Amino acid sequence: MRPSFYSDWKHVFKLDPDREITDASLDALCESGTDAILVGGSSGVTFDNTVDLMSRIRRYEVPCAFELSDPACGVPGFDGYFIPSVLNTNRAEWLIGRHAEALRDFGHLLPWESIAGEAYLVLNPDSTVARLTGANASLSIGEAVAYSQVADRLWNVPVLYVEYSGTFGDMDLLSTIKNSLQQAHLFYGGGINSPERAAMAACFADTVVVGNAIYENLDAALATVSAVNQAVKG
Ligand code: 1GP
Repeated sequence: MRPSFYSDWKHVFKLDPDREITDASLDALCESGTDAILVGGSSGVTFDNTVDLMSRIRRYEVPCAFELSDPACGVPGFDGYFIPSVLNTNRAEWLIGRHAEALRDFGHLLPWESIAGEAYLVLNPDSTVARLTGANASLSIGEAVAYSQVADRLWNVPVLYVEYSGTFGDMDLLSTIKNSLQQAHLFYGGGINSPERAAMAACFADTVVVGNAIYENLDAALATVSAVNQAVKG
């Protein structure tokens, strides 16, 4: 695994520029002890709402990164940028097409030292990201591992993101995927809304991502920080 801006992240909160968050909630999240704030969303992300959210997070010392999937939202000033691809889609635009177009037009402007490719394995068929990208999210264990290994071993992607957005995933599958990886850093996101779930995911993922719970139950979301840290120490 190559060291990078995200290498030490065990826990991150993922904030959606298209969703409202109060100053008090943002303060609690940024001062929670989380390792980073990740900014990203599947729909409604614009340059303006990304700048607005970034400038609010920037009042704090916590590192802040952006999942950049549309060049029109290429806001400078983040500590790092992830460029997502969807492994299990049949629509090539989400795997490589949009990326090639973006690099053709903007590659010369990119701060490459702060950029990491992020290969998504989308496993909740009912999620917005699955519908948007036409992901075939109903995979067998063997298929899921195979996609992961294509990313990890054939393509050497720096980050594999097991994405169950909106639902808590199969921890046995996450464990199997983790054990099959050679070098990729493993993100897990989906349905982490309690310390117990956070601790389970932290047993296998290098980085646990907490999203929806921020907006649905802030106290429970905040409790996942120490749960992940305890699990990692254990
Ligand atoms: C979404 O993986 C993140 O991209 C987090 O998922 O919103 O279900 O926590 P949740």
